[in-house]
Amino acid sequence: GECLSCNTVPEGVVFDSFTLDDLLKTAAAGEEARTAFSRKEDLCIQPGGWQSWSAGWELGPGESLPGKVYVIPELIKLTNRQGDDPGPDETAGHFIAYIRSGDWYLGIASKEGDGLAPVTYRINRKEARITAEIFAPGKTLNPGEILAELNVFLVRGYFMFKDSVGAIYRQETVFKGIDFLRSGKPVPGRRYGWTKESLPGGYESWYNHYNRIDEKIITEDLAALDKTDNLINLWYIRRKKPAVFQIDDGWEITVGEWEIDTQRFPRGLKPIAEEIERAGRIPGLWLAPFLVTKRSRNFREKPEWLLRDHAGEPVVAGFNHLWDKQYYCLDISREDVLEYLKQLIDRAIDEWGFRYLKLDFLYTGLFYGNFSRDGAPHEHYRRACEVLTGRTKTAAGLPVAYLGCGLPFGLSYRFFPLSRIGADTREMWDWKGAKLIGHVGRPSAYISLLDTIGRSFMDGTVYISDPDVVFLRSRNCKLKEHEKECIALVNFLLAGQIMFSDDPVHLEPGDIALTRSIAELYDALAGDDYGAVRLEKDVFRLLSRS
Ligand code: 9PG
Repeated sequence: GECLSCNTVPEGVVFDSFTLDDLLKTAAAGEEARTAFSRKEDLCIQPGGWQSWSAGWELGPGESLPGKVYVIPELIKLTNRQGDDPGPDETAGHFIAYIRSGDWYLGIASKEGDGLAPVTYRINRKEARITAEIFAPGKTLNPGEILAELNVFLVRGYFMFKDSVGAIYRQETVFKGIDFLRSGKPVPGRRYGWTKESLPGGYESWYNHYNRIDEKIITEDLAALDKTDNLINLWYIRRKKPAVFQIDDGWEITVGEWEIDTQRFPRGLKPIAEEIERAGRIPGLWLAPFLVTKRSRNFREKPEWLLRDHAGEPVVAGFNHLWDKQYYCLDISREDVLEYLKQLIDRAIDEWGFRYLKLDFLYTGLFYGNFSRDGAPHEHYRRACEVLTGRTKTAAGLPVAYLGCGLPFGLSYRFFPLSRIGADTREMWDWKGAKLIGHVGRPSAYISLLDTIGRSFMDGTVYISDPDVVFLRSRNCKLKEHEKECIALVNFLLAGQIMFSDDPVHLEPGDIALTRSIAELYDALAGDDYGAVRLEKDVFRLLSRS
């Protein structure tokens, strides 16, 4: 597609001369950092795409990226599609290392013994476009050489966003003491005062009922949660950790018309949110605030709100067969759209009674188009995020939390410290029938696991990761027991939030036995700083049936 906004690319986005030495100079504890960098066993490559559902994975020793790597700085758009990156399954193709915010987004992190992965990069810079090409498998670069050459990098222990020069975060599990350097930006996670111990997790309705929810289904699940040994009880409630009960897609009239479907929820949502509060859970709600479908009132009544291309056609933001097929997105540069977003959040909190909001499909907030107002997409996006996450308290003074989903990583961490870091999981190991989605982030337990592993560098650094749900049920679930255990373990070790969608009404005795063994495993691991726990053999041995 043609880039409508290239002329607004700010010069400062491209980070020409940043070297490892520059990085170390900014570090108060430079020596410590230098030592840590030189530990070869802590290095491996974790490549990944630009938003939650883009591919993310870890290269094994000797593996290289599957094709050409294009590292594209902010606002140099290729397309307005959800993701353009081939994943680890693809044998060739173009790998978009980063396309939206100028973040480096090629991971270089740890793997035993081999040093950095055997690839080198050639940077060809034509105008504002940087491409990096893998051309010499077998050659090893040291981190300094890579950092000097690449405008995009990511090292376990450090990562840096080019949209906020100098915002360098260090992973607490590797470096102690200094949380951030010079940026003056809040440390992610701190915003809600969360630690791993206080992090909310819990139930969401999606990965079992999908959009077939109504008051009966939701309130029955809520009631049954207290009556069974499920992961939420055994892990969160027993440890007096906050637990969320989050209603997902299916409550609204249609996507983009955020009114309660009173056929399904005749009493509205407020009494249900109150019931969730009474049960001691945090009431959560899913919303895709930037989306519009043809069926929605916004599409009919506010045509001027739609993001349009230069031909005046609404920008297609994706395809979802569960909704209205194609969907569109808002022009978030508009003041009236921002006002609408503010009112939507206020309604969800004040009128409907929710205080954990899963805000989804946020990547469309970085799409480009013929904006109503001047400014670059990332500027519009930041303002919209400020509006979306502006409320930190309910009227009664209770904290409000947000989960970002389908979110562009680079620009969002300040607003969404809690974020989904992978594609949707699914109640089967893999599902290949998702061609229409147009990228590798198909709903699949396997793909979601690759993402959780491949973005483990993020957890506890810029984001607290939501790896998507753990499955422990056998009803409506094709996963084998060892697959369920594997997901439960990887999610716990390499991400921050444990969610599940199992219908607690229908847990079978075998499911409950499995649940107890997973909760025991979590208990055994929880004493450690489990962000730093490695997937070593003795960890796996803790699994009763592995
Ligand atoms: C609700 C769901 C769940 C889920 C979210 C998100 O590419 N796609 O078309 C696509 C569709 C849906 C989707 C992800 C990708 O899922 O991640 O947890 O909330 O919306 O509709």
